[in-house]
Amino acid sequence: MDESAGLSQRLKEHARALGFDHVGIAPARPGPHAHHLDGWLACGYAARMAYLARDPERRKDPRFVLPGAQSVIVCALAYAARDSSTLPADRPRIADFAHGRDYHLVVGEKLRALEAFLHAEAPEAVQSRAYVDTGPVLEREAAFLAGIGRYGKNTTLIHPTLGSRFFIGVVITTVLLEHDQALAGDPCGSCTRCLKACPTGALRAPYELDARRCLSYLTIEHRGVLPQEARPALGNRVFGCDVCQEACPWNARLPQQPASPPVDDAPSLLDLLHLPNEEFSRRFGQTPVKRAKWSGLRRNAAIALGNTRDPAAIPALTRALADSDPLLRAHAAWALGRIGTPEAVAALRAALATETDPAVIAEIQAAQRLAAQ
Ligand code: B12
Ligand code: SF4
Ligand code: SF4
Repeated sequence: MDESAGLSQRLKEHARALGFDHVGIAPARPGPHAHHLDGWLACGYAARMAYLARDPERRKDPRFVLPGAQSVIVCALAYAARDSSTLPADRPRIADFAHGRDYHLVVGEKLRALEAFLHAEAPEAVQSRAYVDTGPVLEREAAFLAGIGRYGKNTTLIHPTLGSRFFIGVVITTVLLEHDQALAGDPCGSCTRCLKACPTGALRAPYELDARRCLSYLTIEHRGVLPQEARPALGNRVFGCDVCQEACPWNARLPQQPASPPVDDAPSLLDLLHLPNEEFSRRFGQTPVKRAKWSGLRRNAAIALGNTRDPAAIPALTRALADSDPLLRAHAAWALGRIGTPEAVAALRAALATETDPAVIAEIQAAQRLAAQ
């Protein structure tokens, strides 16, 4: 066994000992699908994630991220699927990947340990950069090249046994390692279940995700008012969306954990609506949910309460109409319009008499029309 094969083997063993479920090594070059990034950006599918459009050539080719790079060590860490069918409608639904400690921390720590091992084992001085999610890297493409999985029509990377519920972390390095082969074949065939299941039509075509319509983007990344037409599709989802993965047969055979409690010691939708900021930090500060920010999570909870159409939520939503955050007031108004009972309509009328923010006034008026339908 030559030196690069031996080191590659030791790195893989070490990565598995660190807890990664699969490790592959890709050559540091653009993969065969990297050029799709250009068309995706040109269509506006990145929504307001402007960072994705910053220097796309760099994102496509790891050698721009680390000059002299020769290899990308790609690690996959599986996360548990949860059976959401038993989750009551008044409980918040949080996407499977966001339960427990933030994967940026969990995967990041393991990657740094792997990097330290690489530096100790490599025959010469080496350079490396480790990323999980936030770096200028097409991580799925690196994972594809490293033989970890193949793209599904829902754009996720599907591993032959892990399905698509796994995180990807990468270590780009100047060391020449033994590169793995990409997996051949198409995992989807004639299946189109994910495209049919997507509640908003965000999967416009196979392998084409329009983030402007995607509930994962809207609930996590989008700041400000959510488009009216997307709100009913949210259901009780307050953070992320798993629908196109739940629909996928590659995930169906995996064991599922019960959905309840959805997060440890989970609050109800009503609790979330009036969650104090300090409590938000305490509960969610170490989880991916913090990404939505306090204001975003309460906005999502207001919409979800509207979607329950349960009059029991009216007092809490009425209180939210007087909140200092206009974003919450606007979405609480929509939720009351969606519930639409005489009590909800009366709360809207009273709010209209005192509201001064033009955007919130417009939302209250729209909610009154919604209730009248
Ligand atoms: C921006 C982003 C999002 C956006 C946009 C998603 C998207 N599809 O682009 C939003 C917020 C919507 C999102 C949602 C989710 N995300 Co996200 N996201 C990212 C991020 C930061 C960048 C993705 C990106 O570059 N998109 C641009 C497009 C062009 O790239 P792409 O999606 O990889 O697309 C490739 C394929 O579509 C392929 N392709 C295009 N056309 C064709 C045609 C054919 C025939 C083939 C075979 C392939 C092909 O080529 C493209 C370029 O390589 C990555 C982390 C990273 N740095 O890579 C995580 C990442 C992709 N996300 C991840 C996760 C877990 C999720 C969610 C499951 C979270 C959730 N439950 O809510 C959902 C899944 C939604 C979905 N169906 O993709 C994981 C993916 C794990 C996996 N197994 O695939 C990543 C890698 C994060 C991580 N480090 O683990 N995400
Ligand atoms: S994450 Fe949800 S909204 Fe986004 S593409 Fe998948 S099913 Fe559609
Ligand atoms: S649901 Fe079907 S079409 Fe969609 S990714 Fe899975 S196998 Fe492919």
